[in-house]
Amino acid sequence: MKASWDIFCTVVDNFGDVGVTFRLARQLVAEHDMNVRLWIDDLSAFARLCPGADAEAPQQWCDGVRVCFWPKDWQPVEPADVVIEAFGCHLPPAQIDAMKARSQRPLWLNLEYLSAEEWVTGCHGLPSLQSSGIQKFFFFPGFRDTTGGLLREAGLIERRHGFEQDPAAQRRFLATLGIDPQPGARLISLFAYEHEGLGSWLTCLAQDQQPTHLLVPEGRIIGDVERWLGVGGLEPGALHARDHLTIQVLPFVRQEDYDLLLWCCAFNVVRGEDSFVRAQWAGRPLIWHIYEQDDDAHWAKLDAFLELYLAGLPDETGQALTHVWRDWNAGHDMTQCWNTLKKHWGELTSHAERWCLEQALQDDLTTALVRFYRNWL
Ligand code: TRH
Repeated sequence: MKASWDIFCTVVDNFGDVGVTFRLARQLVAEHDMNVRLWIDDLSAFARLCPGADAEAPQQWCDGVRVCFWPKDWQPVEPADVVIEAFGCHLPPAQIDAMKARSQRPLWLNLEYLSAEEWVTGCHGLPSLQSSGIQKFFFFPGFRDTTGGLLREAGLIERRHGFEQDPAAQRRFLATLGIDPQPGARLISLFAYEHEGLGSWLTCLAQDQQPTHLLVPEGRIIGDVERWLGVGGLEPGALHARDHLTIQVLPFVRQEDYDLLLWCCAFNVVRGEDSFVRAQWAGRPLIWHIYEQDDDAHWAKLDAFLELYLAGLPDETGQALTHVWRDWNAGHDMTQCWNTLKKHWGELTSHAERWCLEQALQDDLTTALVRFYRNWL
């Protein structure tokens, strides 16, 4: 019999929580033949990721996943075999009671945020006894083989390689978004939070001899782009050129298409958690705009990732990328660090593919979760 899974997701803000949990849910269904219910407390964020979804529906099927609204006045349901609370969201107490009352106790997992910090290794997979008397296990995604790994669909890297070798498919995809780059223009995507220094980076791109076509999905960075362009009300489809830089605003696309967009670009600026991972699977150099935490804990996370990512690269290249990432995340002027980084472009490009292939040698997060469940049984 198929195992059943309940995944609970509260949308804190943005799209990462729902983006990660929906990706996981789909993969459990498509690759592991599981029955999955995904409980989301804000379906409007979900509907952005999954066009065609109904933001008002109490229940709906999306890619084989039963997507359910998680209401505040929770009525307990029969718990699944595996219950995942994503990112420390709190299960309704009545549901915990239902889990306790189930004749076959469910496996209760807390899926944590992604971090490259070393302490994660020591905590991954550890149980903790809850006041309810049930054990809860902590499951950490990560970049080392001592963690739960990263979300990666089967055949993803092979699909990317096929797409890269098919310029007609790339052109067709770009045309669906109304993108028609000048011959020789380098494509860069920009999905980031607000950034005070953005204008200095745009100026660098505009002054570069190599033309750049910058693709900007609608979202939080648009205000900074508008300020630099000196225009207001940028909407998807807007196209503006300044010297050697063309800026095009894109609609928010479905997750599968966002991958294709990353694959078409020579460089990607990404943020949060899920787009950060997707950009690594794209095998291109990137800037990570990390999600800012109140206690500044994000800086340790950024440095921990850089330490792993830069291992094996010459010091000068590593320093150049570190400066760019740190200056970006601090909202600083980007002129000097970006101009230095350009000297290392070729090396960073081959390194990005190498890193992707190395990471892809590890089991993906969904497979690791399924294995954890089977071993627990
Ligand atoms: O939206 P985010 O900033 O989410 C963040 C992070 O997850 C952060 O860790 C978390 O604490 C915070 O939310 C609450 O960035 P992220 O994680 O990259 O999620 C964006 C999702 O949107 C990802 O699944 C990719 C998807 N996406 C599309 O599907 N289409 C698009 O056009 C774009 C730009 C993104």
